[in-house]
Amino acid sequence: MASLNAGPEFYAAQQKYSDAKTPEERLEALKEMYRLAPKHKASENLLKDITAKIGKINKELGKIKREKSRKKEKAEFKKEGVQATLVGIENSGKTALFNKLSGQNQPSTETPFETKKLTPGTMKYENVKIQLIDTPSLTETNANLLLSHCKNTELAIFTYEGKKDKTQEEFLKKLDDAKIRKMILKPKKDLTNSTEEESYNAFKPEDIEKVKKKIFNELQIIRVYTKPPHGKPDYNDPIILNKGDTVKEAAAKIHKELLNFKSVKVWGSTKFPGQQVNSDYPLHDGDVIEVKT
Ligand SMILES: Nc1nc2c(ncn2[C@@H]2O[C@H](COP(=O)(O)OP(=O)(O)OP(=O)(O)O)[C@@H](O)[C@H]2O)c(=O)[nH]1
Ligand SMILES: [Mg+2]
Repeated sequence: MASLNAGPEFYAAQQKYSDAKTPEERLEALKEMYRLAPKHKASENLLKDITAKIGKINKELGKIKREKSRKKEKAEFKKEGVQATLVGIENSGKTALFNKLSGQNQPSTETPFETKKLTPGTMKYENVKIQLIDTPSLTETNANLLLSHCKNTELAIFTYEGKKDKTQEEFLKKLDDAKIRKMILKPKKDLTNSTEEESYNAFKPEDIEKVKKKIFNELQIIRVYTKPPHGKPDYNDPIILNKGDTVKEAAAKIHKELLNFKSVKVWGSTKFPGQQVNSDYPLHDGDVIEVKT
């Protein structure tokens, strides 16, 4: 080290590095060493070595941070009811749409990579509440993570930017390969008069209504109402089922005990109002059921 000709501060920083107990402390000491090391031919290898060490710690710290936030996000997203994930590349209009659908006011500007974490919100459509999740910009690096978020929800709402970008096409293919239900929406950011079915302007209330309806339809859910014998159904509190679900699934959603029901009557899709049906009777949106135990 004689030819290095470094000052005492450098050696103090080097000592700090050897004494460091955490990656953060080591990183701090390395940065100091870099700053204090003489910059000449004889120190070239030393500087290279310090740079490599800094890079390694940064990578390590990034991994820890990502794992922490992944755990946190998982914990925050205990599945409740029906969920849909908004996904798309930077500036594709996810947050603008999310805000309009859920009544929130999250940052939505021209700044790319603006949304930093998964953000939940509630969209109301008629008497149904759907949980929406806004996500950070889709990139090649986080595509698989976002894909797994989509997988945990019932629908991926893909905001599609007009510009050609292979990340978008690749992600759409991934959704298809994983058999994840998806819908494509194209934000209309200029005044062109697009007649495309998917196009909308987040700042036009009538377009937002159209999008809400589309999301509800794409989710393929039905609403079924329960009523007590001789009582009236509560139309504000539907049971949410998947299209094709039967009386059995409805009873299971209401209460486990109801699975041993004696008889079920249905109003709505049946030939006669209050018709008695079997447990494998497929229910329809708007049906009212009365379960006797
Ligand atoms: N006119 C118009 N502008 C829109 C529309 N959607 C988004 N924008 C604008 O486009 C820009 C980007 O929108 P954001 O909502 O931030 O997009 P994002 O996909 O959430 O972006 P990141 O979080 O960075 O990934 C903002 O300036 C929005 O105001 C739309 O439907 N119409
Ligand atoms: Mg955003």
